[in-house]
Amino acid sequence: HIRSLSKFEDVRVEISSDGIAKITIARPAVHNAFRPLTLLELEHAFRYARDMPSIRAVILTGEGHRAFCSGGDQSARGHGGYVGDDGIPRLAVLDLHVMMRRLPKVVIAMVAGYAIGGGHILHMVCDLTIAADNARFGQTGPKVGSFDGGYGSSYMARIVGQKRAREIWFLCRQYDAKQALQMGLVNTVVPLEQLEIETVKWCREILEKSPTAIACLKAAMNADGDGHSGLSQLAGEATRLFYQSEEGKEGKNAFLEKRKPRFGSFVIEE
Ligand code: 1HA
Repeated sequence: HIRSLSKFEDVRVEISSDGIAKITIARPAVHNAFRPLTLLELEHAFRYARDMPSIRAVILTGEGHRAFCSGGDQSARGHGGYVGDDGIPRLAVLDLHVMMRRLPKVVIAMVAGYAIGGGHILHMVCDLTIAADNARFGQTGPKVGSFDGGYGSSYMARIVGQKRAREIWFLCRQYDAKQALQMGLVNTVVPLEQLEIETVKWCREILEKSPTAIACLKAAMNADGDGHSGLSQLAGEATRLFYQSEEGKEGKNAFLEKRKPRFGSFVIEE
């Protein structure tokens, strides 16, 4: 796993000793636009962050101070999707959104410069966003012949409200960090030179909190908008806790020992 992370071309993964994973999109020449390989590597990086118990918080960012991410690399856009080495057109970023929402750990977007198009949606699907004072936000879809009617639209409307979400998509304007803060699109704005310090400070405050409480809260807030998939995530947290209980273990043990389970002593306390 670790070796494959170090072989990445478009994404850098750094892990602090106290359990923060920093995932950086490293294509500064194109304002950190993502191509299919970038998305594949991001997917690996987020899976790694999910599976490593020592990782408790994730920072997603872009290399340099000019951009967080400018969305899909328009030069990789083919007929029906973005085309990588295998020649198959895909909209793989939609899978990445689901993965980031499902990650039972806090994901923080650390945004300097442009968070535009699909890059804007990436910061929105993060749990929190810390913005530098030079950050600029916006959608470009209707300008460049694209749109994201998934989280990019419906979740955006939950964050900023219907009128604002329609404005953002229909006019394709750019908004500065202060405007984004007023709209509730970001959690705080700090001077560029303090961006990383502030983001790590937020992470460390989260690291002091109960990981199970946070995982359940994230799942509960997702469930509100994610339908069956959201309920499945929330219920999955309940199952995870149940498996750790004596009652859950009795069921498994009885099956393996080929005997009837003895559930009689377990009572549901109100
Ligand atoms: O909508 C979706 C999807 C929907 C459903 C399912 C999947 C989806 C997947 C993706 C997307 C999208 O992301 S669509 C939206 C794609 N992104 C954009 O339309 C943004 C394009 N970029 C810009 O508008 C501007 O670059 C900028 C406002 C962010 C910054 O402008 P600025 O400061 O004038 O810089 P600029 O000169 O334009 O960019 C620097 C370099 O980066 C340029 O290259 P160069 O001329 O130096 O060779 C520029 O071409 C390149 N670049 C920037 N963004 C992209 C890009 N190259 C490819 N793709 C980009 N997105």
